[in-house]
Amino acid sequence: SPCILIGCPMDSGKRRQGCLMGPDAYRTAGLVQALRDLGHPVEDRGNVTPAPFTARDHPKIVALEETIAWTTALAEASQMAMPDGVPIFMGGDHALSLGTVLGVARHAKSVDRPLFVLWLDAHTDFHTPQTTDSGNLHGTPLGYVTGRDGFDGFPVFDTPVPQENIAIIGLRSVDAAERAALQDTDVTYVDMREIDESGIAKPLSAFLAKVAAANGLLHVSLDVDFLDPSVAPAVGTTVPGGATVREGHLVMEMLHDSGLMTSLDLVELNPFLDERGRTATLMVDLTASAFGRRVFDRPTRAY
Ligand code: DIR
Ligand code: MN
Ligand code: MN
Ligand code: MN
Repeated sequence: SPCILIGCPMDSGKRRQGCLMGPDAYRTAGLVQALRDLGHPVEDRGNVTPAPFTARDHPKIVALEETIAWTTALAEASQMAMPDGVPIFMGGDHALSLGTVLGVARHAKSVDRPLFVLWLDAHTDFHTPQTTDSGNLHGTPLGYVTGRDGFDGFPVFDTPVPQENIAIIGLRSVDAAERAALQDTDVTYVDMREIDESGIAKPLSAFLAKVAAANGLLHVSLDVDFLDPSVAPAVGTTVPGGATVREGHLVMEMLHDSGLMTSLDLVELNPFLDERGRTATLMVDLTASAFGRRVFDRPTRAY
């Protein structure tokens, strides 16, 4: 089905600016052509703009009203795109997933299928506006989509994603409040140590098998900082010890072989920090792997 590109130049999820340039960096790095070369029809719907908002000073939270306004607008764009193909949300910081997952969840409800979320990230992003130390809402989307309390002023997340339908892979920076909250849940969390010891394919296969068994929709959220900063430097929150280029491609290749992915976020790219576009280019190459670029053909895998 067609790839629907949606630019989300959202920069309000944290203090450091630059992610607003992300959508154009992906376009410049050739995302449209890469997908067309793989035989997919591609429609670029341009960039979303936030709903009208009035900014207020908040003692703790960065750009709360702007982030709520983006959430409202992105949820609409996301829900509208789902029946037309596989949306690829070009970020923008990770706060954009507050909106994209809300829209996908509304769509999932309308077609009566369960929603699964795969979160590829160094961080758990499981905070709420109450628990965050940084005040940066890009650290909260998984708290929101699982229905945690504390998101006053945001659209109500009417059908939260069940904890057991979520897997977070690539973890190596988890705040104390997030660790405590997460260890009490049925969310699957895979840290870099587990990947070092057993490989990344094992937990991913197990998760994909769950999605397939439930005939679920699968939303994938790829944070640039999932990758090691030596290969993906263009992100404000680099954490050493991340996924290699090959681990990244393996995940995306397995996603393609599974045929299960129904929407994708590309988040946290800050082109202002890039080295001659290498991070944008790697993110485009990873996306191409998720849509069928390969060295040799392999059978489609039934999970
Ligand atoms: C951190 C950073 N846990 C925070 N989160 C990031 O601000 O709450 N997520 N960078 O991707
Ligand atoms: Mn993130
Ligand atoms: Mn992160
Ligand atoms: Mn924090």
